[in-house]
Amino acid sequence: MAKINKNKFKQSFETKMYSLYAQSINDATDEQLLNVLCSVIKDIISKKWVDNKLDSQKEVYYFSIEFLLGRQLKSNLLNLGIENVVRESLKELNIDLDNLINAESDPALGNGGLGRLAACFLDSMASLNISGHGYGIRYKHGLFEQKFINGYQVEVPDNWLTQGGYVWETVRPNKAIVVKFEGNVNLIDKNGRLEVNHTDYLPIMAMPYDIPIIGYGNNSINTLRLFKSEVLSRDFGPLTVNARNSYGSYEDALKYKYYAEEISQVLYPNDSNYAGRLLRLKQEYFFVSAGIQDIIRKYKKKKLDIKKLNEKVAIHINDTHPTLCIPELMRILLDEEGLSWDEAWDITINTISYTNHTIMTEAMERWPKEMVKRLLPRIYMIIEEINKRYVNELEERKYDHEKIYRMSIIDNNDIKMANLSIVGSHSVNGVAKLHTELLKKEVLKDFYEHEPEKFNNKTNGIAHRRWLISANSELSDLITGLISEDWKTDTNKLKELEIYRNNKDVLEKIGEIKYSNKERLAKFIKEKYDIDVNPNSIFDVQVKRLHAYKRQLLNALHILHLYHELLENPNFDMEPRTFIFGAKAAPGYYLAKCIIKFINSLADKINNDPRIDNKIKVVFIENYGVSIAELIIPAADVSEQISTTTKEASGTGNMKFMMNGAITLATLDGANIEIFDQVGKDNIVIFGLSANEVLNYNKFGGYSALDLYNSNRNIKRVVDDLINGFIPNMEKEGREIYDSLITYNDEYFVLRDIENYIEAQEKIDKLYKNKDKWNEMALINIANSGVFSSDRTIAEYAHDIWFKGCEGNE
Ligand code: 8GP
Repeated sequence: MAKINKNKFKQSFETKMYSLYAQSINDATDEQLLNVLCSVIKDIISKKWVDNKLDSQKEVYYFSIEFLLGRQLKSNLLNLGIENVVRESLKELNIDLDNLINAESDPALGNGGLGRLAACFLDSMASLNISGHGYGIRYKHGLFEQKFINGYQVEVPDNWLTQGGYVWETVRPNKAIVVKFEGNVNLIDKNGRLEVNHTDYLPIMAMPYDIPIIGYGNNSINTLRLFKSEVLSRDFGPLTVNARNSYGSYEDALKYKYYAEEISQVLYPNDSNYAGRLLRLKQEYFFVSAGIQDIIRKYKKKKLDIKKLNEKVAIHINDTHPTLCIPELMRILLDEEGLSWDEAWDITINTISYTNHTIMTEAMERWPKEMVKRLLPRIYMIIEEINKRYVNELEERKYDHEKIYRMSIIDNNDIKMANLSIVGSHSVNGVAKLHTELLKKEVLKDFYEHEPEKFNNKTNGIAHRRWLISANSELSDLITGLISEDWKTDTNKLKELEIYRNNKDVLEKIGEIKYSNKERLAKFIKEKYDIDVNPNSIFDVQVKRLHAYKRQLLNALHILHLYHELLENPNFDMEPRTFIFGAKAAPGYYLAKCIIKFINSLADKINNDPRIDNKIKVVFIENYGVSIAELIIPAADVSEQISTTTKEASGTGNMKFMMNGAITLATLDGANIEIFDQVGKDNIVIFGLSANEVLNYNKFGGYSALDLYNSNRNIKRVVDDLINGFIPNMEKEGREIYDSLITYNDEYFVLRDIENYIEAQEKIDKLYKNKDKWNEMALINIANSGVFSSDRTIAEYAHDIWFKGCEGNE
């Protein structure tokens, strides 16, 4: 823990205000105060940050094209253990810490689950004393800001770099790296040794911006290094000899500048689907090459033997976006370090490990051969060679042609990035038990049969410090009061809460905390949208990216069903409900955008219909992201995790809700299964098709949405409403959704699961009527959520993958 006292802190604060802004505290804006505060904190940690070079230990490098960090101030104060001193000192200076916490921009450098997971992992690596660092891209514009105009999603560019910079970053021009694109590659035979001559390439500078990642209560500080792309300055040195940046004309110079800066301009707004755009490929190679060069440079500075790289370095690739780590490391080992192919390959495989995050084929990256060849000529050659050797190996095993074609890295047109990742790494993991099983038995079956020892599961986790201690401090304090502080560093201890399951006082307290979190959210909703929601109603929440497989549509159709029930029978017995949505759709994903419009139109109709006496309210909160999640999740009673079984690799929102005492309403998909295993059938509500049923439908057919529609009154009623004008202002969108269900036979089995879902919702309604029972369920959920801390996940990665075979890691 950092040691500071109030007087010293106040003094540093004032001095910093003068040195940064040459003005007094009284005249400063919140933004300036925030800058000063962050700068003082950076001073406090800076010595540790520099000192934190653990030579003796293996270093882990986590490559991810997304890091969805969320605001850092509060979590840094928490991890440093100085929130109270800082709060009190600022108070004495007439400054409210919470204002500054809320003034920080929220770096949205990720789309959803995959990016947020990477951020949780950084937090856990630092907190577990693992020297583990992130490599990524410093996008100028993160994920777009979402606005609703007439119920439609409108995307506005995200400007998180207000004032041109980010309070926590430190730019390091002396560590800049050159990444080479395009050009010609010649292999020259020099006395039997091949020399690689890469000429006419475009050199792009990768400028490192470092963000400190502070461990919880342990003085350990790691680094997230994000690269910004820039033109190469003319004085960069000898690397420019063969480069094509001796820009002749002014026009050429501008083109080069555009080319360079475009690379880190904007985050691709796609979640769980793949769009093979050249710029994205540039982004991938850009941060991968910069990161790998950086690692090798640091390693060599320590004068260590390059042939022992894998003993000191572990490189983890978060999905296939950083897969070019494999040929890039090969390139350096072969071309720059002069190792033989076999030596280089051995080191590469033993250094790199890979996580897969999806089973959906549309999300699997494939890059056109020609594109890769032109953009990255040397990398292409290396991938070709890897493929050639791999195919030889498969042929020796006498596999049939089809199988070899499926497993090959390069097919007639494309490079298959998942295949390259598996072949070039020593470990392949899925992110929840079911997901890993599906990879082994279905999607990556050939590879699993070929090399079963590579495959393992690492069920996802979440940073409990952010999602419970910080986001729900009242609940966190209650827990600490009941079972002592130890759970904060060992979440398994949360189990001890179970002894309170029949303690009326404790259960009531849990209910009160939930209520006050709901009031806080209700206030936000009133201020922002002028909608009155009742904190005594059930807060039923679905927040996540908008995707057909996540089935926000199922949720909405159920709301429509309830609405009809109420209209038909005003005395229909139900607990009042507030349905809360938060979701961004990829800008090019038309059906997803139609679903947003549908939900907004439905909300409009229901919220303004006096006939139903406020029994239902529907609120779609704009611009869902980390900060707003921190407000919503602690206020949820019901956690909607209703994806089509088999489609959600894991989910991590489900874990955040559980840890905050919400009851999960779920299909047996992804990590929902493991939540079920933890809490038992009485503390979760499950519905819907099983994994096998979905797989069978997919393989053998036999599902007809039209038959269901024709034979079931409830289904017909809500589906017809999509196109009969019952909900105004959504004619086109309603038709699109209708077609997806009826004309295209409901790919995600919404109609197949709806009756079952309605029953499950009725069960929720009944359970909520008994408050003691409900609070007991909440307690059981909290008590059993410890296993979903990302500390557990990271400990498993460290033990089974990164430090496997290392001394002291038995
Ligand atoms: C997500 C999975 O959909 C989700 O189930 C899982 O919990 C999460 O990864 C973390 O493992 N996948 C993605 O976010 C994803 O594939 N994003 C790609 C577009 C980057």
